[in-house]
Amino acid sequence: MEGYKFPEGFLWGGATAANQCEGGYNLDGRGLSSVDVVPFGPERMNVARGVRKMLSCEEEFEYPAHEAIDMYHHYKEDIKLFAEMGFKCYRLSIAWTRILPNGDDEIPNEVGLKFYEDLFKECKKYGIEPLVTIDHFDTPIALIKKYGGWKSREMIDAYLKYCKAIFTRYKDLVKYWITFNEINMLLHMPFMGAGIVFEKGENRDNILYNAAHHELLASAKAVKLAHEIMPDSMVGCMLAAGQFYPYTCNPDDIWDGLEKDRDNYFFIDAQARGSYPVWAWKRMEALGIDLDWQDGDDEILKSGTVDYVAFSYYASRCTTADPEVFEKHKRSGNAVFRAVENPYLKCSEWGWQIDPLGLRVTLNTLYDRYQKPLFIVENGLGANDVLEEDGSIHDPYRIDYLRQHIEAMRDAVNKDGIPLLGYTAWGCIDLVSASTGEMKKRYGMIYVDKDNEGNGTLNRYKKDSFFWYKKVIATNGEDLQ
Ligand code: BGP
Repeated sequence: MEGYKFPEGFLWGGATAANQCEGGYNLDGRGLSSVDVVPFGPERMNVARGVRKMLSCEEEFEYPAHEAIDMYHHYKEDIKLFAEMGFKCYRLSIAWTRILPNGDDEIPNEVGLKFYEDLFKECKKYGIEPLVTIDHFDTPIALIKKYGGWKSREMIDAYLKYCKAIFTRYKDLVKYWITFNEINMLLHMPFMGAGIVFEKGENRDNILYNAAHHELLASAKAVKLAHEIMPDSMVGCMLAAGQFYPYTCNPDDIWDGLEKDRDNYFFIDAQARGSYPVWAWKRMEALGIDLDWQDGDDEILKSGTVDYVAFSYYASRCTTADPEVFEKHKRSGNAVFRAVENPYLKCSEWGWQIDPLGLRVTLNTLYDRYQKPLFIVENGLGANDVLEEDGSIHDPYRIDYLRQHIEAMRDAVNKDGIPLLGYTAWGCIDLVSASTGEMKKRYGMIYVDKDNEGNGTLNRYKKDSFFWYKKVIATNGEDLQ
């Protein structure tokens, strides 16, 4: 449709995270990080949830982050492919332990600093704007051993030391930042999100709310520091979004959905508004939380509100207040969020429900709530692709998924007037799945020859979606066919 597109300067691109693509986990002085010890296989979720303690690599396990797709050595080739697709923006994360191997070193590791400097310069060479996640599921193991991860307030100073090192070094190369990836994931995957392992007898809720408080303070201080060092910078928070729909119109289900949404909004309310919502205090009181609230914390939260709200969106969620209905319809896919099947939606091969209109709902809800520019920094379909003998990959299912979601966001922008900074498709190049550790759960427009067992040439191939997305970007979202 004529004139039915995106604003000038809209940041089209793709997104990755260091631990899921870089590899080189022990090279050039890099220290060990939480994600390096989250194994492949049935124990993965137990470790990610902080139920099983694994603070070093154990022989009988395979650790997908160690090599991943070896972007550490392939980044020039990969960025060239991103440029060929016409990317305006590339979202990546910095591995904390490449910069500060022990998490709080006084002197940063020059080799690590130089690696990202070269990578950002490579992006700039093609006119690609880097968008940097400071902490994407990444807590230095040394700090987990020293402090118990984000259970401790000490983490704030360590995080700020890391921020200072990267802000100072990259101030002329990076404008867009995100303080924590999917900060609400801390509640669902505490080890992955915050380096938390639960010891016997510990009060789970007390630990989680305190860790959340520490991350929120760290985020606010980082925003303030970024603005001091880089007055033009844009610093955002990041939510694993997807509204909870009530399973029925029974008011009990409506209330249940509202409560579940609050688990997620809790974080963004603090980061975008600069204070906890009233119900959060009541909730903590009811749970008997002993919050590590210190004098001045309210000023810290107030002085570090974000410039924009970024989020990932894969699907909406569905909930019921009725335990019997829950048992009968509970969803097997996406083990991270407890939810029931929505009978109106189809599923991906991994059981994630597909709801493009839910993206428009999310954009509207978040804008109504915060009145800050939004940024979709993850969206995509994990699927099992087939590499044909001639090197082609036909992924019409991915094109369909992306087309429908881009249409929904185009409606949100054009018909609802939502201010949106950009869209970075998740895993624009195949990478390790965060929840399953698999390689075969592929999101990319670029195929990487590697299987779940770690075999493959690591060669890169263009999928059909590569050429489709190139056209979408070239027409600024006008041609989605
Ligand atoms: C988000 C994470 C990403 C990413 C994505 C897809 O939660 O921020 O790191 O992996 O989900 O999930 P998965 O890899 O489990 O399919």
